[in-house]
Amino acid sequence: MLQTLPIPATQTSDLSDIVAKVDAGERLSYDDGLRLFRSNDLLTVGQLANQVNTRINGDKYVYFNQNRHINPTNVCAFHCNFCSFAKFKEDTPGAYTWTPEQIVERIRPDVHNRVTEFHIVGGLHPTLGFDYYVDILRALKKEYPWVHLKAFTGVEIDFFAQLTGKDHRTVLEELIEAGLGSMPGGGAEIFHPDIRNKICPEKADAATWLAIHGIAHDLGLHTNATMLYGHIESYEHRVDHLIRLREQQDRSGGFNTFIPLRYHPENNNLGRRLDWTTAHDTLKTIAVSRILLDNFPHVKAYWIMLTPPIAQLALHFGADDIDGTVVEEKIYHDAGATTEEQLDKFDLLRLIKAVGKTPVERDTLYNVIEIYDQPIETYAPDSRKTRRGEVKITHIELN
Ligand code: V47
Repeated sequence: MLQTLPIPATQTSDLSDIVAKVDAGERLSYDDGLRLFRSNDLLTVGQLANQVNTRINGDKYVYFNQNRHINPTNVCAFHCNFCSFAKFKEDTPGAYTWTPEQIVERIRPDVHNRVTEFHIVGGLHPTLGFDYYVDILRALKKEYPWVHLKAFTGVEIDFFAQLTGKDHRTVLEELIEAGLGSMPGGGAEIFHPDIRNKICPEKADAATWLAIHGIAHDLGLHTNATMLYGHIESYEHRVDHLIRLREQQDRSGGFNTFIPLRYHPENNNLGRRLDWTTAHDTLKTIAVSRILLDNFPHVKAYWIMLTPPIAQLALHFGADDIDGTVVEEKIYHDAGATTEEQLDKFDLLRLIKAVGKTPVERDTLYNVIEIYDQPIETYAPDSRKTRRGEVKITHIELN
């Protein structure tokens, strides 16, 4: 007779009071967040995240957009230890700075009428003035007026303020005048000073980063927020980071999307920790973020950093957005990422549909452009280009 194996005790019961709180729609505390991170009961944590996402967004739709990343320069006055993108001098091998005109031409082949967003972030150039950044926005807006400009992190806004002697509000007002539509979530890294001072000591501190987003919200802009995880921070630092974001959202309300960024360790000063982040850690981080950030509309599984397969799984762990087509990604690929630099629309539809959800193409502000609720074959191209050449798509009839 077959012997049944003893069922190992799960940690579900450890979390039962947190499960009850989430069921009741109650806000979780710092200690609750820490217990979720410390738990290995990934399925319960994921289930709770699903529940929160369903409450906020329903469980049917997953968002994506057709966007184009632009990194105008990699020359940077700051020396962040996790960064593999920056070059410190203009004549360092690999350093580049594109003029506004060069940017307009460089992206032309990729810009069609369904591209709705340019995501613009880059180095803090040590010698160029604020006009360089303003001119980039103006040139892009003039040439591609239908495309939303999501540009410059809180750290860049603080740098522009130092460059010009103007306050953050004035800098933002001038950028809005030039075409700024919203701000991306970068530069948040880890807020806690014990970590921030080690990984990016020159960057705007937590209070400044948060205040800049508060001012942007006050001026009517939506912004995003990120957290760089998997380097030298602990679970305590992650929870502290999430709670600070939640408090800022309570105050100013303009955050749209939270994006956990999985640290990549190549070609930088920080290198790799022994327990370098795993798929388990990534799914847990997405899930705990979704549960704690009860006042954020969206959580994004950024496929570039997570890899498409893990981003796809994250759609069952609280994420409702998979980012976009991206097209040209430098920051993460300079750090050794081996993912593609772009996915086409069909790839995104396939990833989303395969988990039983309906893809929704959105613009930056989550206005719906198209709902893809027909069978996947409806949208399949006959062939597609990959890095290694053209691949024919076979439409195989089963049966
Ligand atoms: O702030 C830098 C991160 C960020 C590394 O708002 C690294 O929709 C991992 O913020 N390993 C910029 N990460 C990217 C960013 C972003 C990305 C996608 C969407 C949005 C959005 C924002 O990249 C930086 C930093 O945290 N980063 N170096 C690295 N080695």
